[in-house]
Amino acid sequence: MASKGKREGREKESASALAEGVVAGDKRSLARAISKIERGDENLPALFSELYPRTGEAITIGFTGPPGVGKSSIIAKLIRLYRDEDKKVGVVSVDPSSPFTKGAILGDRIRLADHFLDKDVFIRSMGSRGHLGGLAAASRLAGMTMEAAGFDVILYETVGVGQGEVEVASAADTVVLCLQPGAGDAVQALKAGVMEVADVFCINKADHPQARGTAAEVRSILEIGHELDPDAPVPPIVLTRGDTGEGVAELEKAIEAHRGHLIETGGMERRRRASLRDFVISWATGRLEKEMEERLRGEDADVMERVYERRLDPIAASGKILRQA
Ligand SMILES: Nc1nc2c(ncn2[C@@H]2O[C@H](COP(=O)(O)OP(=O)(O)OP(=O)(O)O)[C@@H](O)[C@H]2O)c(=O)[nH]1
Ligand SMILES: [Mg+2]
Repeated sequence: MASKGKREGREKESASALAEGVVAGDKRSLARAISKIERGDENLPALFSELYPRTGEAITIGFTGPPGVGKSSIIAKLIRLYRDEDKKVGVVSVDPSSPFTKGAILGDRIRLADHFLDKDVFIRSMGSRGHLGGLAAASRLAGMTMEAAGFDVILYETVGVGQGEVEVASAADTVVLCLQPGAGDAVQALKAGVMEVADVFCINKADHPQARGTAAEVRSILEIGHELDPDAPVPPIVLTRGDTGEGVAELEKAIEAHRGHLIETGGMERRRRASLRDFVISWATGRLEKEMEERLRGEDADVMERVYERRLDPIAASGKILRQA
C-alpha cells in the first residue's frame, strides 16, 4: 500500500512538473504533454487538472475542407498575420479519415516550413489511432495544452468534409470551411452537413477561372438556408489565394467579425458551453466503452458466448455488462 501511495505520489509529481513546464512555455514539455494525449497516458487526468484552469482565453479557429483545397497554405499565411500582431500561434492538424497521416504531415511540413524556426509558432499533427473520447477530444486536448502554454491563437486543421471533421472543427469558436473552384465540393459539403456548422466560407485558388462561379454557387445555397431560417446570419464568403496570400487579410477580418458578433450576442458563451458539454459526454462515453470492452474480455467473457448461442439476447446482455440486471 505504502509503495503504491509513494508511486502515485511520484506520478502526480511528474505530472505537475510537466504541467509546470507547459505553463512556462517550454516546447519540449508541450511536445511531451501532447504525446501523452496521443498515448492516452495514465497521468493525463493529473496533467489536465493543472492545465485546464489556464485555458479559455485563446482565439480558436477550425479549418475544414476537402483534401488539397489549400487549408495549410492559408493557415501559413494567417500565421504570418497573427505573428505581425505579436500573437503566439498553435496549430493542431488532424486527418480523421486516415490512420496514416504521413502524407498530410509531410504536406503540412512543407507548407508551414516558413514558421518552423519561429519559437512562437507550434505545429502538431495528430493521427487517428484509438484515442479515448475520440479524435475530436484528443485534438481538443492538444489545443488546450497549447493554450495553457500561452498560445494566443489555436488553429485546428482537419482534412475532409464528414462527421468526424465537423466534430473536430466545431469545437472551435469559429469554423472556416475551405473549398476550391469547381469539383462540386459545395454540394458534397452541403450533404455532409458541414455547410451548417461553417461560420465563414473560404473559396481558395481564386486564380482559378471558376472561382467566382463557385462563390456564387455557395452563396445561392446559403441564401436558400437563410430563407428557411431568416434569423440565422448569412456567413461571409471570402475568395483567397493560399499561394500568394491574397484575400487572407479579408479572411482574418471575417473571422474577427464573427468572433465579435458571437461575443456581443452571448453566442460565444453558449457555443463554448455546448462544446465543453459535448467534450465531457464524449470522454465519458469513451471511458465507458473501454470499460465494457474490458468486462467482455474479462469477468463477463461468458456473456457473449450466451449471446452467440442464442441463450441471451443482446439487449439483456448489455444490461448485464452495465450491471443493471
Ligand atoms: N493555384 C493555386 N494553388 C494553390 C492555392 N493555394 C494553395 N495551392 C496549392 O494547392 C496545393 C494544396 O495545398 P495545401 O495547402 O497543402 O492544401 P490542404 O487543403 O492543406 O491539403 P490537405 O491538408 O492535404 O488536405 C499545393 O500545391 C498548394 O501550393 C491557390 O490559391 N492557387
Ligand atoms: Mg493541409
